[in-house]
Amino acid sequence: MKCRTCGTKAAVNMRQHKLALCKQHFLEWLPEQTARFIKKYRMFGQHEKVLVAVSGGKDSLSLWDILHRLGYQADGLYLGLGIDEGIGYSDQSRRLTEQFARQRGLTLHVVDIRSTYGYDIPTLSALTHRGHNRPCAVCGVVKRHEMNRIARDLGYDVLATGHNLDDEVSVLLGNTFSWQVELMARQAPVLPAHDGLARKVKPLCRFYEKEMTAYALLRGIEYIYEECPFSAGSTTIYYKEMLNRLENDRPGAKLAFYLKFLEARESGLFQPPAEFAQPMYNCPSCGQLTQYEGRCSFCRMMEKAQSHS
Ligand code: Q46
Ligand code: ZN
Ligand code: ZN
Repeated sequence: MKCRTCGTKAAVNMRQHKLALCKQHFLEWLPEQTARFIKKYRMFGQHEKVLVAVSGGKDSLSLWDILHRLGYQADGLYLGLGIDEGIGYSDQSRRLTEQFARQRGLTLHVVDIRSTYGYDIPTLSALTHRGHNRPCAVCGVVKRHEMNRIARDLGYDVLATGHNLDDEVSVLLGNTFSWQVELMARQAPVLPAHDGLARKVKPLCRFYEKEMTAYALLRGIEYIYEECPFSAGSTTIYYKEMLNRLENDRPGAKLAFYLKFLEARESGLFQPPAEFAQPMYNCPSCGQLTQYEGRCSFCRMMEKAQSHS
């Protein structure tokens, strides 16, 4: 297999795009495509301040690397979740993220949930979901709240996450199986800014997971290989495996599913009729937007944890 650009031996063969490239041309192609998607979906401009949510994994570190190479003003945000299970997941991921930022002279904000609020994710989960421990549900609420808070308090225009195509398609499949139309209406490469919430963007949403792995490895980015220990057995992983089998038989199937969804979404297929549009409220404790009148789920969860500890 030869590189389409220079004819030397290819390092990456992307059957889904009928495209093979050598190391050098692959490492140029991926940021060029990212820049194209940033413009196509109007994610952000050169003068906007971008906050990249970094976990120490290949996708978020690669995203930060790419934005830096493209000349964007991109700082990092690392949330210390206090997950000591497995190989000491949080400590390892923090160490690799800090090393990445230091080596490139990039600005990294670190928020440790345990020292900020008094509880790590496993403890919060045990205190608030006693009997049926659900760390991921708790973790999702905390991450969303903290990313919004830091972006707002530090004056960032945009919050960027490293979701890749495999992540997006597995969420989409889950939402489709249960016809979660409201969630489908909110699944997009860009969510506009809204009443104090920064714009949210996913610049890697059209790249396959294996393309991102190849990018991180070929760029020599040191990232955490292990998944969070709480992800084992999740439906997301199950859907990803199913989709990989489909992709294997029909290269390009994942991308086609996602792009056709975006087209359908653009045409208004998932917009709820105006009479069902939900009003939004501001949480009286933290000020963030919430679907319910009264305190947001984060503030309610913290109060519940305090009353049980
Ligand atoms: S970090 Fe948090 Fe994930 Fe770990 S506890 Fe679950 S949600 S699996 S992306
Ligand atoms: Zn080449
Ligand atoms: Zn709140």
